Amino acid sequence: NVKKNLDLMLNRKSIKSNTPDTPQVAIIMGSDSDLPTMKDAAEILNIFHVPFEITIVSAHRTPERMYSFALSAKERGIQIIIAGAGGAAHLPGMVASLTPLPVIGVPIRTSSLDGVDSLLSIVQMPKGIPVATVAIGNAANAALLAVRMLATRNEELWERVMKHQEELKDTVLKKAEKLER
Ligand code: RP5
Repeated sequence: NVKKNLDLMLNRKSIKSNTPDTPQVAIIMGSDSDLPTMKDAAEILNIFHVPFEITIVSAHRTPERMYSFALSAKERGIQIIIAGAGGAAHLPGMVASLTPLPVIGVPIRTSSLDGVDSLLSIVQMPKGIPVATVAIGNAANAALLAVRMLATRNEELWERVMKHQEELKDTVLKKAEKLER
C-alpha cells in the first residue's frame, strides 16, 4: 500500500489539476494512505475542468497546518473543501469549524471497522457546524457534489453536469436494451 501511495504521488499527472486557474476546490486528506480513495475526487474535478488543489492536512498530527489551511482557504479563492479522513475522522468537522466554506466529508474505509467509524465521526456533526457527508469511500460523489454547487453559478459547468447526467442515463438504457435483446 505504501508503494501504491508513493506511485500515486510520483505519477502526479493523475492527481494534479489539469487547469492552471486559481483553485476553486481544495481536496485535503488526513494521510497519504487516503490518497487511493481521494484521487477519485481529483479525477472527477479534472473531467469537469474545475481547478483544484490537493494536499495532506492532518487534524491531530499537523493541527497548526490545519488551522492555517482553513483560515487562508477563502482568501486563496477556495469555494468548497473536500476533506477525507479515516477512523476518529475529525478533519472535516474541525475544518468546518474554522471557516464558513462548505465542507464535504469523505469517510475513508478502515481495516478495523470498515469505515463505519469514519462515517459516524463525519456524519454526526452536532447542530451548528455542518459537514455534508458522502458514502464510505465515495470521493467521486464528493467531487460531483462540489461540481453541482459551483454549477449553480456557472452556466458552462451547468451544461457539463446536464451532459454527464444524460450520459449516465444512456449507459443504463443501453445496458437494459442489451439485456432485453
Ligand atoms: C486518519 O488516520 C487518516 O485520515 C487516515 O485515514 C487514518 C490512518 O492514517 P495512517 O496511519 O495511514 O497515516 O488521520
